[in-house]
Amino acid sequence: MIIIPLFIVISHACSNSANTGWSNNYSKMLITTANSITNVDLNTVCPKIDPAKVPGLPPYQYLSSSSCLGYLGPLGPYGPLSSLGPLSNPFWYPSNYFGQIQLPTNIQQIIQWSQIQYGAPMSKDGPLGYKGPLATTQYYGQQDPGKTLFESNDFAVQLRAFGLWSALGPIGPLGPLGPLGPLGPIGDHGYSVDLNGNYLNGTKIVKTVTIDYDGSSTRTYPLYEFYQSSYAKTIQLDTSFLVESDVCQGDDAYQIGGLPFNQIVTFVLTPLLALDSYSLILQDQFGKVLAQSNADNYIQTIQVNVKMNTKLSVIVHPIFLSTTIGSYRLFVTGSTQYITQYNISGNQIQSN
Ligand SMILES: *[C@@H]1O[C@H](CO)[C@@H](O)[C@H](O)[C@H]1NC(C)=O
Ligand SMILES: *[C@@H]1O[C@H](CO)[C@@H](O)[C@H](O)[C@H]1NC(C)=O
Ligand SMILES: CC(=O)N[C@H]1CO[C@H](CO)[C@@H](O)[C@@H]1O
Repeated sequence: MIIIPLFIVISHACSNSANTGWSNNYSKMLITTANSITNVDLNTVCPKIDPAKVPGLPPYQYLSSSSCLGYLGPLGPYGPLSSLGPLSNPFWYPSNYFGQIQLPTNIQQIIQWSQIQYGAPMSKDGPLGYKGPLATTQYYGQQDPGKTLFESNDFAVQLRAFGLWSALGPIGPLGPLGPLGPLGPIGDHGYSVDLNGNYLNGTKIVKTVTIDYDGSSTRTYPLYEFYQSSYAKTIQLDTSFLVESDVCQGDDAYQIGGLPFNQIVTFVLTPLLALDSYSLILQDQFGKVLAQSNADNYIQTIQVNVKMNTKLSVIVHPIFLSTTIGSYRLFVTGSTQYITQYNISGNQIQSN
C-alpha cells in the first residue's frame, strides 16, 4: 500500500524521455564532477537509464574506475588526449606536414581553400555543420540519425550535457569542438601559431572562425588553442583551449570567463604520467570553491553551466606525483552559444 503511491511519485518526477523537456535555465549553477558521477544513485537519473538500451555491459560497470572514466579510458594518460596522441605527434600538424613536402604556394591559402570542398572538416558537411553532432536537429534529437540514436541508446543520451559520460561526449574535449577537431592545433583552419600558442593571421591574433553552417547561415566557433602554461596563467582565457604544464608541489591557477553568452563548460584534467593524481578545483572570482574533482583512480572532470560574463578560476592541485616533476594537460571545452540546453537530472548534479 505504501509502495504504490511512492512509485507514482517517482514516475511523475521523471516524465521526460530522451529528447523532451529541454531547459535553458542558467539562474542556478549546476555541477557534475568525477566524484558526483561515480557516486551517483542510478535510480535518481532522469531520463531513466534502461539497461536494455545500454550496449555491452550493465550501466553501472561503465562507471567503474577500470572503464571509460578511469585512467585507462579515452581521457586518460593512454588515450588520444595524452602525450601518446596526435597532439604530441608532429606528423599530425598540418603546417609541419605541408612544410616538409614544400608546396609551391601559400599553405594557409591551400588549407583554407580545402575547407569549402565537399565534406571537408570546416565545411557545412563537416562535424561542425548542420549534419554534425552539434547541429540543433541532431543534438536535441529532432531528426535522424540523432533522434533514433538517443531514443534507442541510453549510453548516448548520457553523453549529452550533465549526463554520466558527458565528458566523453560531443560537447567535451573528444567532440568536434575539442583539440582533436578542426578548431584545434591539428585542425583545418590553417592558421600559424606563435610561441605562446595563439593562432595568427599575419601578426594578428585570431580567436574564432566563422563557417558555413547549412548553406544559408553561419556559425562562429572559438579556435582551440594549445597554450604554454606560463602564458596561460597571465591572461584571461576563454572556454576553448588546452594547456600543458609541469608541476612540482605548488598549484597552478588559470582565470577564465567573461564570455558574452551562456554555455556548458567541461573541464578535463589528463595526467601525462599514469601514476600521478591531481585535484581539479573550480572557484568563483572571489575565491569561493564551487566544485572539486578528486575521485581516486578516475580522470578528474567538472562540468558546469556558466552564465554569460561569469568569471571563474581553475586550480590544478597535485595530490600524488610519482617523480619529482609531474605533468598534466588541462582541457577546457565550452559548448558554445549554439548548444545551451540540458535535460538530464539526477543526484550526480550538484547545485550552487
Ligand atoms: C530557474 O531555476 C531557478 C532555480 O532553480 C528557479 O527558481 C526558477 O523558477 C527557474 N526558472 C524557470 C523559468 O524555470
Ligand atoms: C587575414 O587578415 C586579412 C587582413 O586583415 C583579411 O583580409 C583576411 O580575410 C584574413 N584571413 C583569415 C583567414 O582570417
Ligand atoms: C533537468 C531538466 O530540465 N529536466 C526537465 C526535463 O523535462 C521535464 C519535462 O518533460 C521537466 O519536468 C524537467 O524539469
